[in-house]
Amino acid sequence: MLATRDEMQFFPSLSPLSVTETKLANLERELRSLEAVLDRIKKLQTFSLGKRSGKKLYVPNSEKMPFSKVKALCAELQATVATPKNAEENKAIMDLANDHAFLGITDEATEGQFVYVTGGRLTYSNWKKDEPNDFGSGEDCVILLKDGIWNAVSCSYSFVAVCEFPA
Ligand SMILES: [Ca+2]
Ligand SMILES: [Ca+2]
Repeated sequence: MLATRDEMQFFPSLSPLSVTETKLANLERELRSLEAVLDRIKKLQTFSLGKRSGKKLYVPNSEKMPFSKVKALCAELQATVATPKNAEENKAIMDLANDHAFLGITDEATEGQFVYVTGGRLTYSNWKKDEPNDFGSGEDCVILLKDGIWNAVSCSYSFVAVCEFPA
């Protein structure tokens, strides 16, 4: 960005280029200090709330809400609803949620075909016996029960939210 007219009047000896360089150096310094702050916040967040498993960070919210709200809440944080891709991640989410929690998995698009909210068929599952059964008026969402087993439930029921961040 070039110097504004005001800056040129105030520092007549400064060429637009050196003004630009000074601004750039200031921005770089600010960026570095912001990065340090962000790094501390991430560590603090993991320390106080989250649980890391492999390359993922899970953060819970103890408020119970329907699946559409869970999805919106996680999206707002630029995260997705937790999707365990192996037994270790499944356990990490279970330990963290400490309650029945929605997973980022549904068969809303095609009945009986469960997919990740981020796209793609399941590569890992831990269904309860006889689940998913699309019981009653239909069950298109998945919750992780307190013991780590999965149950298909109605998306309008309310359960705990766990968001997943790339970490
Ligand atoms: Ca279903
Ligand atoms: Ca069910």
